[in-house]
Amino acid sequence: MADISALQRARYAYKPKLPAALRDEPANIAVEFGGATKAERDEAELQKLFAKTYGKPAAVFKKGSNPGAGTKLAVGVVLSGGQAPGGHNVVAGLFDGLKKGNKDSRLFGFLNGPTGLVNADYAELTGGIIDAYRNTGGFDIIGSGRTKIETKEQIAASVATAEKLGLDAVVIVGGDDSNTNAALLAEHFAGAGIRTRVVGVPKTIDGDLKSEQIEISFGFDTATKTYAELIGNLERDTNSSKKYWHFVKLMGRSASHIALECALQTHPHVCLISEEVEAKQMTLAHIVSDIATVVARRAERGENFGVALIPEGLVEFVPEIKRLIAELNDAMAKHAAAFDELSGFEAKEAWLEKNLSAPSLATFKSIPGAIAAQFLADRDPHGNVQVSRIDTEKLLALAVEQKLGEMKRAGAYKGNFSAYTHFFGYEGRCAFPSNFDADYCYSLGFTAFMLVASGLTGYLSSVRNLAAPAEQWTAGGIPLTALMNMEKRHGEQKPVIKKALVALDGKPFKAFAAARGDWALTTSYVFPGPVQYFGPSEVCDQPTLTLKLERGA
Ligand code: FBP
Repeated sequence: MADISALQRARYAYKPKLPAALRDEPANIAVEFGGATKAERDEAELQKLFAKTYGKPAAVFKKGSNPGAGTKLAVGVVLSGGQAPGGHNVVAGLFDGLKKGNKDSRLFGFLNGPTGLVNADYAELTGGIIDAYRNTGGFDIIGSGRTKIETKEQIAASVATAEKLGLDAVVIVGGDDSNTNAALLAEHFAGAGIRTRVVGVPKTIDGDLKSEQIEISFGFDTATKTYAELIGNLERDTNSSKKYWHFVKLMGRSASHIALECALQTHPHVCLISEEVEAKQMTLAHIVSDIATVVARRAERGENFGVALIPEGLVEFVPEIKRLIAELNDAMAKHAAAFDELSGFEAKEAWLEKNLSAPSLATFKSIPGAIAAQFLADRDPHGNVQVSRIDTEKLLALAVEQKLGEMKRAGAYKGNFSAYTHFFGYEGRCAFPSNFDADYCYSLGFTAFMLVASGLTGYLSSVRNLAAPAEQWTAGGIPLTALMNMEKRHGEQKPVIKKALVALDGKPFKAFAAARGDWALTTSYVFPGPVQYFGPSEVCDQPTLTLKLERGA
């Protein structure tokens, strides 16, 4: 066996906890249904688009009889989108469920994301393979990818793969876009008259695949705890040396759930929440002035150090930058060939003079060159700017330094400002899953098996009551169409799962808003330390503060 760390060896032996309802033999776990569900909005359009799968009832597993659970099954699994800690345990939970139902059932892993399903690129996952990945981070058991299955050819190829392998089901582990894809695939499979069911599993460290029935997506717990450890370490360092401000950008494509959770865990002086910036229409100048004021007031107390947290997606929520990005996306898509021929930043800047409105051009020119160039970098497969590649933390640190210079000249600031910038993102996506994520993911995978074994399609695996100990969790499925609405994407109305942004009237934001005034000025850091896997439950098994505030008693 290849060299492995002592922790990895110890984690192999960890037995994830299942909800009490899933601990029996599958044949003794019955599925019970609630009433029919409906989409939050745009019911009529969605009903038409999902004629075969719309409006099914929510399902929950209880003690009882499930005669179909012993059927021999063939199931394929796809890991889709960005990595999130716990993905391997979803696969392990699904595998163990399948084998518990019938030892001859088989699990196929589609390689490198949805393209594996389209191209019939797969590997059979056996017990030996699964055992080498239990309770570990990463998606490397089969790889992941961001391909969308949307063209007629891709759908026909997916149907052909399902038929070739005689699949009873495909389980798609992904975020809002991937599960939108899962819903469409379920509908297409049903329309093609094949028996293959489709079940989704809610994944993303961003925490924005969430609803009344989906309390949190997996990976958010471990990723935020990993970042909070690093932020706490920076806080302790700066509280010791007392000479630096640290500007930390935190991953999260759009929503600020990660930044908010990390702030609740570590009490920084500043934490921007993109959703609030948008609601208050705060300009870049406004944001910079607010941060500089905190720096200056701390300097008056003799504290020339601190920590500021910045959500990755911020730039898309600042009104004038949002407008700039929209104009850039448009111009770069419309004149793609002409734009691609331009070489060098100056040529591109000159081109923008003709293709941007005057206010957007002024915004572009106000951004330091090296960072402005990042706004012109390649778009993602959906045509969006890749916010993880924009150094917003550097942009803000530079702008704050400039503002403090002005304030110094006006006699309004007498301190010293020296800033370091950081980006915490990839560091947290493949960490060893926390006990919470290890248990939650295993339960989600096992629940996906139970949904498949119960003959359901177009459902999202749902494990709830997560603020309580695992034994008290409940398991079931939510029809994917219940999470959908119609949204404009690239000029067309499309059915999509609604992204859950930070609710400004929600308990986590309110708790933060009530405390941030104190945290801004006083040094009131909290040091969470590294994720603990072995030890007392109050240290090792706690869910995030977001989950406790939203779902706790
Ligand atoms: P998912 O929504 O697919 O889970 O990915 C989220 C994310 O980790 C974001 O936080 C980040 O902006 C993005 O992926 C980075 O994408 P990539 O892995 O392609 O660099």
